[in-house]
Amino acid sequence: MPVLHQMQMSGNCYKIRLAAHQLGVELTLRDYGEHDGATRKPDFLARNPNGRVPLLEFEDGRYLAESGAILCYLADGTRLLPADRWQRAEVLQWMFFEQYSHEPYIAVARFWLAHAPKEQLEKKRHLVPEWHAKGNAALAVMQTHLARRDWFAGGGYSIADIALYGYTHCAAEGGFDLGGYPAVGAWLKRVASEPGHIPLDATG
Ligand SMILES: N[C@@H](CCC(=O)N[C@@H](CS)C(=O)NCC(=O)O)C(=O)O
Repeated sequence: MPVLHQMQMSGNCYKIRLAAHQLGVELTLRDYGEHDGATRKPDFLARNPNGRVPLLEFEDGRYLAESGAILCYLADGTRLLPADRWQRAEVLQWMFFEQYSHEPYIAVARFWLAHAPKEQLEKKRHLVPEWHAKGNAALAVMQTHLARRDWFAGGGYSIADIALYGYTHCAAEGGFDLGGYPAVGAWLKRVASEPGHIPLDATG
C-alpha cells in the first residue's frame, strides 16, 4: 500500500486523501508536524529534496512529490481525469492556475493567520494585504468561470475541482469572505456532495 507522507491540516495533503478515498485507493498515512521542521531534515530531504509534503511513497521505493502530480497519477484512467485531449488540458489549466494564482495566496494566508505561531505571524503581517488582494483576484476568476459552468473542466467533477477545493473550502481561515462569490459557494456545496467526499480532518 502506498504511504502518504503528510500533514493533516495541509490542504495540499487533503487533496490526495480526498481523491484516493473517492477512487478507492488505500493509503497509509505518515504524519509530520507543521512547525517542527521535520520535512527539512536529512532523512526526509533524501526522499524529497524540496522538503515538502505531500509525498507519495510506493512499495517499489519510488517517491512522487507535488500534489498536482500525485493527483494526476492517482486519477489516470479514472472518471476524475478525462481521456479526451482537450478536456485533460482544461483540467491541467485549472490545476496550474491553482498552483500559481491561488494556493500561494489563499493557502499561505490561511497558514500564517490560522495555523502559525502568533510571534511568527507578526514577521509576515505586512504581506497580508497582498495575499488578500491576489487571493481575491483568484476567487474572482473562479466566480466568473463557475457563473457559467458547474465544474472547472471536462464537463464533470475532476481533479481540477479537487485541487481548487483543497484551499478554497477553508479560505475563511485565511480571512477571505466567500460571500461575495456566490457561484464559488454553490460549487463548494456541489463538490462536498460528490460520492465518497471526506472532510479535511478525516484520517481515512
Ligand atoms: N506545490 C506543492 C506545495 C507543497 C507545500 O507547500 N507543502 C507544505 C505543506 S502544505 C510543506 O510541506 N511545508 C513544510 C515546509 O515547507 O517545510 C504541492 O502542491 O504539493
